[in-house]
Amino acid sequence: MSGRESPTASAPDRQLLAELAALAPQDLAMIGLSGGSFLMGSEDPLAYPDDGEGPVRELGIEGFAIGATTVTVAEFAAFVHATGHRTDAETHGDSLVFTGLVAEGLAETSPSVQATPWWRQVTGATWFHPGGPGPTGVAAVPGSTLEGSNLEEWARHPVTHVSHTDAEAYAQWVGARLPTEVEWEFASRGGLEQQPYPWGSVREPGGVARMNTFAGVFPSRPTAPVGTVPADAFAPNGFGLHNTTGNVWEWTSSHFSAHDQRPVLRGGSYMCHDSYCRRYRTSARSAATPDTSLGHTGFRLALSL
Ligand SMILES: [Ca+2]
Repeated sequence: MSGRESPTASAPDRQLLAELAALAPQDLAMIGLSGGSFLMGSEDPLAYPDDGEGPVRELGIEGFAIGATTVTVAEFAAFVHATGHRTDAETHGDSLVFTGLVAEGLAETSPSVQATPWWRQVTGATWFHPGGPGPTGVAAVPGSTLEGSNLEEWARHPVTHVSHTDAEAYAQWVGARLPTEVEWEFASRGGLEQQPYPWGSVREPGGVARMNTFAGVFPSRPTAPVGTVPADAFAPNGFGLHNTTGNVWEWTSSHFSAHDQRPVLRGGSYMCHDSYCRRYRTSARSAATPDTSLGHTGFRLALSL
């Protein structure tokens, strides 16, 4: 992040913002869960022990409610439209975009990140301009040419390029909160015990994808479209949650470890691929600083009952 101010480059177009906000549903789709006890974490061969996925431990959990989907572009638009909230990406002036999703004409001026060269630092990339500002200024689904009349589809995608701070601001606005990591995993497991995926043990039953992850050779030779899909795409798990694994990483309210106070991210994203990052599993973990925004990270809400 450059930290430089960019007060006008990425401000949402007011008309489009109003149109997007109008597409937000009136009610939050929250699922009430009665809680109980469950086995958290994983020690199976797919797990990354260094991420703190284990040991497996039995935990008790109070009843709570959690979003059936991650917060969508339309829902976040309603928040920005009502409050004028300015995201960390807008304050920083840039955000990180997967190299294959950088808006046309911006690749040459968007430096790649040294250790992870598939990320590019794109000036003006925000939740409203996920690939960076396009030539028309119309927000588009990364990797596609959606604009104008396709606003309705984009509205249903997860909001991205939102920091933990932005996510908490949204949650406070609607009277909710972020889930704890324990709540997130309990909900993502959908009632199954110690399964790597929300639907069971096999990643692609019958060869059919059940979540949105990177297909092909990462990062440069995808065999399917790369980027977000609508938040309610794919069948829900046993509790009714969509896309806990894959699509976008999701912020939680928990800290990564006693020595690492960064907020935990869960679930993996459309960039996950078994060749380098099989974190598209119910127990997988990551973390980022609270002001970080990324093109593959969003959040879902929770409520205490
Ligand atoms: Ca997810």
